[in-house]
Amino acid sequence: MEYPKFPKDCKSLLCKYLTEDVFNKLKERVTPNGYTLEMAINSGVKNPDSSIGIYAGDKESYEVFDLLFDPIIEEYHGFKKNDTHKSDFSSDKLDFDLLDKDGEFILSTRIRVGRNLLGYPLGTIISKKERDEVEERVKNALLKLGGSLKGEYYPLKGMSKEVQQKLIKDHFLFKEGDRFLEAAGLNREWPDGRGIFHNDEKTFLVWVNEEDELRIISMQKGGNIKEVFERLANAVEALESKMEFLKSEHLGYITSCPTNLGTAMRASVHIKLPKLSTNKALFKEITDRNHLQIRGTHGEHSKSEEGIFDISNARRLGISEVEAVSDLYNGVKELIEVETKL
Ligand code: ADP
Ligand code: IOM
Repeated sequence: MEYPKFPKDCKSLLCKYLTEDVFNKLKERVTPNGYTLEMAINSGVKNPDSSIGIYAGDKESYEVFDLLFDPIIEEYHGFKKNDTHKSDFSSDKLDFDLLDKDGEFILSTRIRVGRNLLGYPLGTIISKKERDEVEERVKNALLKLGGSLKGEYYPLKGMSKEVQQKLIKDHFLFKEGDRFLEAAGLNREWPDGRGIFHNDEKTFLVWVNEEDELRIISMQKGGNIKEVFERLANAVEALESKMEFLKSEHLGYITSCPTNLGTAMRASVHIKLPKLSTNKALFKEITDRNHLQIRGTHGEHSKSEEGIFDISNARRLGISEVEAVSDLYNGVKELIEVETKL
């Protein structure tokens, strides 16, 4: 493979850190599962509008291609090579008031974590047989959950287009045909092995074999961040007693995209801020200072519609789950205070 040519206006972290020198040092390296530099960077090479542009194939990718992953991880999470990651999922540590008591601004709250099973490569290079096995194991574990987490598993294969589209539109299901995931190898044999589990109320959901093997999700209408976090913490604990997830001392939970390492947690609100959102500089200053990112109404790489923004924590590694969700709480509190004064 030749050193890729990126367009001049490319802003991804891959473009920034894949110098010719780094490329030459890494181009012959292969992980024990057969993952190469070419595979790792394909998404960012094919999609120069990526925000990051690189994916891992297995836990070892983060060591084998460290010359490239390390600076990207440091810039994204502020986490250095010798830093350590500590988890803390205790909901009793959250001293949160209910934000937006009158329901004026926050439409809904969602918190998800990514997980991958120990003993398998990541979705970028997993074989069809292994992916089907992951689906079976995850499905069986999920079907054993009881109480408010009890639900059903719905495989994507055989799901009617109407049901699928409605689930996507209502923000419950991952979209289909994402070009970033496609180029990363994450859409191979679609829709086989993919599916969604959810309880009746659709407040607890698990995506199976999308960007990560599991995306464990807690969501509900309104702005009760603590309640959403508590449900997720309970669900993760229940699932961890049934299966073992891929993690490392240094990087926490291992995920296919380096932005999700560590807690693998993205805690978000869908919020309307009609005044503040017209003052882009102030909006960005507040979100940046609180380590938050702004996404569109339909998630990553989508635009805001009807004035709805998806605001979530950007850092996920080197901080605990409690700190990640506190980034969201503190930032949203300030956003609402500023909006109310404008
Ligand atoms: P992920 O959160 O798993 O990284 P996306 O950014 O693609 O992936 O978001 C997945 C889906 O979750 C999208 O449909 C998005 O609109 C929805 N979503 C995210 N945050 C919220 C929220 N607070 N309320 C409702 N839906 C949300
Ligand atoms: N998480 C992943 N989908 N994303 C960061 C892709 C990108 O834009 O690089």
